[in-house]
Order: sequence, then C-alpha cells, then structure tokens
Amino acid sequence: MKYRFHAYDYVVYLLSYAFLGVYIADILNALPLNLPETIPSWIYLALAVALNVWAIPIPGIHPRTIPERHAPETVETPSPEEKELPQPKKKPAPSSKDKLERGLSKTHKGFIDRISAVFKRSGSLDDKILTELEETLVGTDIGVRTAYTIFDFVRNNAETIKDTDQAMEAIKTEITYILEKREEPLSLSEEKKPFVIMVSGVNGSGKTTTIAKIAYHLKNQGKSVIIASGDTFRAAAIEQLEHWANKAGADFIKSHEGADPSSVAFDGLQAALSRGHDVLIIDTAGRLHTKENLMEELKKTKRVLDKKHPGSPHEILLVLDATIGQNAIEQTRQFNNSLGVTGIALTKLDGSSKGGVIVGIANEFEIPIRYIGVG
Ligand SMILES: Nc1nc2c(ncn2[C@@H]2O[C@H](COP(=O)(O)OP(=O)(O)O)[C@@H](O)[C@H]2O)c(=O)[nH]1
Ligand SMILES: [Mg+2]
Repeated sequence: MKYRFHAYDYVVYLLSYAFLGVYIADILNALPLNLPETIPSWIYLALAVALNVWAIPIPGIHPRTIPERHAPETVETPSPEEKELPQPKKKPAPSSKDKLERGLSKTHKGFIDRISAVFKRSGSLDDKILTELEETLVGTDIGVRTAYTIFDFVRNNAETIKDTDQAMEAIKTEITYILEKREEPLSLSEEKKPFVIMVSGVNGSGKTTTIAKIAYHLKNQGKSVIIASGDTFRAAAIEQLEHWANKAGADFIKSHEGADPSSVAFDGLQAALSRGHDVLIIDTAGRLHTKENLMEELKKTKRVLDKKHPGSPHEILLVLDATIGQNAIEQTRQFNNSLGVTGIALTKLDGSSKGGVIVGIANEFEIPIRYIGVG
C-alpha cells in the first residue's frame, strides 16, 4: 500500500493532538477557556481519536490510499504459494465474437465497403448506379458467376427497390441466403468409429494448423483423437504436426520423409481401430511432382481407407487459403472433381481482404463450409 500525504493531513494530525490536549485539560478542570459545560469530556477524546485515525495511514481504512496501478512498478519474486494462485490477467481475453469480427474486418473493407461506396454516390437506383454496381461486383473476389447471381437479383427487383439503402439490404439478404445454405458444421456420427477425416489442400493453405485446431476442439468435446502425418514430402511438416498433436493432447502416428502416404493413412486407421479412438485425422501432402501425381496419390489414400474401414474417409475436408481470392474457386473445382470434397475450411480470413470468395464458393459448389480460420 502506498499513501500520499497532503498538507491538510498534517493539519488534521495536529488537530487530533489539540483535542487530546483539550480532553486532558478538561478532565483536570484546567481549561484556560470557558468551553460550554454541557459538552462531556469524552467528546474531545473521541474527536482526537477519530482525527488521528483519519490522518494515520491504516491499510484498508485510510481514505486516500493510492490505488496500486498508480504506484511505481516493483518487481517482486512471488512466493511459491503465490505462484500457485491464478494471476489476474492484464487484459481480458477477447470474446470469440470480437475475434471473429476483427478477423473479418479486412474482408468487410474489401467487399461490403466497396459496394456501399457505389451506393453512396447516389440515392436512387438509376442505370448509371446499376452499371457501376455490376462493374464493382465483378471486380470483387466472389467470382464472375456469383457477381451476376447477385447483380441479377438487384436488377430484377429494381422496380420494387426504392433507393440505394434498400438495394444494399437486398444484396446483404442475397449473400446471407447463399452462405446460410452451406453453413453446416461437421457432426460426428457415433456409428462411424473411428470417424475418419482426410484433410487436403495445396501447400501452405493451412492444413496442419487447421488439423491442430480441429483436434483441440474435438478433445475439448471429450473425443479421443489420433492424427496421422500423411504429408511425407518434408520432414519438417511431420515434426510440425507432431508438435501440434502433442499440444492438443492427441495420439500421433509418425511417418518419415518419403514414406508412402497411403500406408501412413492405413497405419493411422489400424491404430485408431485397435486403440479405440473416436476420430482419425489424416494430414496429406499439398504438393507432389505434378498436380496429377498429387491427385492420384490422394485417390489411392482414399481407396486404401475405404477398403480397411468401409465408408471412410467420412469427411474429405478441403483447406483453402482466403488470401488467394478467386483462385480458391478453381482449387475447389480441381479437388472436388478428383476427390469429391465433403467439407471446406477457409483459412487466413484475418489476413485477407479477399474473404468474399467464400460467397463464390458457397454459390458455385454444393459443399458445406465447416470452418473458417481467423488466426
Ligand atoms: N493469419 C492466419 N494464418 C494462418 C491461418 N491458418 C494457417 N495460417 C498460417 O499459414 C501458414 C501455413 O499453414 P500450414 O498449416 O503449415 O499449412 P499446410 O502447408 O497446408 O499444412 C502457417 O504460417 C500458419 O500459421 C489463419 O487462419 N490465419
Ligand atoms: Mg502441413
């Protein structure tokens, strides 16, 4: 506790002794002044004590205790018992809603703000504004096809849309409709044990990071998870995944650089079955010597899994990097044609203004969007 003394503290302090003096003088009948006889002497004592207590710093009582944050910082080594105590957090952790909003703010700027800027130029929905809207929509990351889905929706309703505010609302409604159709979190079926998730996507799209997040999430739901490192192209990729598996508290099937990815997946499945895990997540390579090689390898892994555990993999999750914008639409097409993608995870929305591509993917493919990554 720290105390700050003001001049009046000293005055109050002296006054307390003055009252003490008056009290003593009063009980000795030696008061030089003629104080009213009706005041009992204990009043002087009580005043003396009260003023003294007020002036003397007593922790918790003194009225002008300086709050700790104003005190100069001192570095003290906490005692072992103190170390065990939960320490107050300096900053409250942001809620997931805040984190999501912050993560999507760049996409908001790159997409919604661009469309609103068109409408700010005029209040009425005339031909000029419609042309500008068409150009702007085509120039965003949603892809030409989806740009026209939205534009046609506005143009076809131009008669009933009174002003640009209403047009903006109509666009938001249409986008919400497109996205809501595909919003479908992954749900694990109890009968499919282990539930097998095969994670695919090009190098650097965020597969390993997404696997770590999913494993952590599932562990928190009480599921037992095993991860197999099918990206055998680089030794560093295996180590990175092992690190995340340990952190998430998941079991891990290690492989070595250059190992056959489908046999790693097979080993993972065998271990999941014999150890009784609920979920098996298989990481895969995102790059081989050619794209055809990669797709053939992934198809082989899929076949091997299905043979050992019919119906698996139950989820083929495609991980896409939002920062590549419209290219994500083409990637979805290629992976879907080869593998039959059953779910999408769009990562790095926090670092991209091109997240509008999610609308394009949702509009062009009938594939549920399972996860978005915002950091
Ligand atoms: N900002 C951001 N970075 C991400 C996100 N997901 C992955 N990353 C980063 O992207 C890089 C590649 O991720 P990684 O999981 O190794 O990709 P992989 O090659 O597909 O396995 C890493 O540096 C990750 O930290 C995300 O949602 N937000
Ligand atoms: Mg990886």
